[in-house]
Amino acid sequence: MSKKIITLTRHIIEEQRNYPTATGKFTDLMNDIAFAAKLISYHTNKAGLVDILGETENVNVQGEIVKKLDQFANENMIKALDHGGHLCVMASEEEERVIPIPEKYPLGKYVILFDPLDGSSNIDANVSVGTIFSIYSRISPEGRPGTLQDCLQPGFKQVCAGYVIYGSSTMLVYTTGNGVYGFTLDPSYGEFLLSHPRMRIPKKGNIYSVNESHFDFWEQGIKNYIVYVKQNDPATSRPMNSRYIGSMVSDVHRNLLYGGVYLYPASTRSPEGKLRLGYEANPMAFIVEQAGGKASNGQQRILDVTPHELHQRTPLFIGSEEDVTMIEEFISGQRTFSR
Ligand code: P6P
Repeated sequence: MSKKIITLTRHIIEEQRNYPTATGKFTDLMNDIAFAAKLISYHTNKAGLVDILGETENVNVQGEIVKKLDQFANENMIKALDHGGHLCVMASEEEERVIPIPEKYPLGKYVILFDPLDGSSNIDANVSVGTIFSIYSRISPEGRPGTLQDCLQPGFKQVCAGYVIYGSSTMLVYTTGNGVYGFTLDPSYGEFLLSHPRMRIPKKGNIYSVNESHFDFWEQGIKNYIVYVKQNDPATSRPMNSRYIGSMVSDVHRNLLYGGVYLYPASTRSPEGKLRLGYEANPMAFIVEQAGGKASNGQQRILDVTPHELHQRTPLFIGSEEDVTMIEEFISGQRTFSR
């Protein structure tokens, strides 16, 4: 009996049957995102062969040198999404302000924020990178262009979140609040096929992902946690394994599959942390929570934070529930390590 082939489109249509008010517009939007992902995947895999590696002469709103593939991914996402009639406004890590829908195109009821290519500093080294997206329903009046306020909603109001990881294979992972589903791109006929139904993250993992070069700049509770996880105590499965790719989508994706925790704390060098709330922390938090995990800024659930500006940064602790809870206990001083 051949295995049932479920494409992303078929899955979304079947999922939308759970939402009686679904109009099919969301299905179209997801298909537009999948199309952009296929284009970015094709060029990411070809990047070494065509003049799309390396840097442009541009510096983005983050103050970072824009990689050619960054720019390509950003332009592709905008072009794939701006004409479908599903969105009223967009926001991108690569654009300082919100991106209006061109007047010649119809407006829709959805809002999308995205990081077109997270981890792009790794591109030239052929390390996997990813696209992250976060979708809300508009809160501004219909019939007019969407607004900045539409893009500053708390994460718990997301209607969909997902990421695409361009690695040994290209995978699209998404949730609409009814579990997490992973699709692998079959390049032979350009379809995303369901490969990871109902993804669940282990309650406790054995991997911690952090850039320890920032150690001296962290608050004491984080330092204590890192000392703790490296201590030799087989009874509590320590030392934990250190795995850090430097591409958050890849680190979180691996931890989602195997269990573990990714940390990007605030520091004296990055007082608000580095990761962006709107298009990195919130979508990944929605996905990880839907898979049974947890995402915190150290004091508060990420999804409960109300953004006050578009490119707002946040400390991020995300992954297996027990690991994130333990980090919060070290930060509050409830826990410490014994020498
Ligand atoms: P650092 C990539 O720039 C990114 O936003 C995440 O994908 C990644 O985990 C982090 O920054 C890497 O930052 O300070 O470890 O180089």
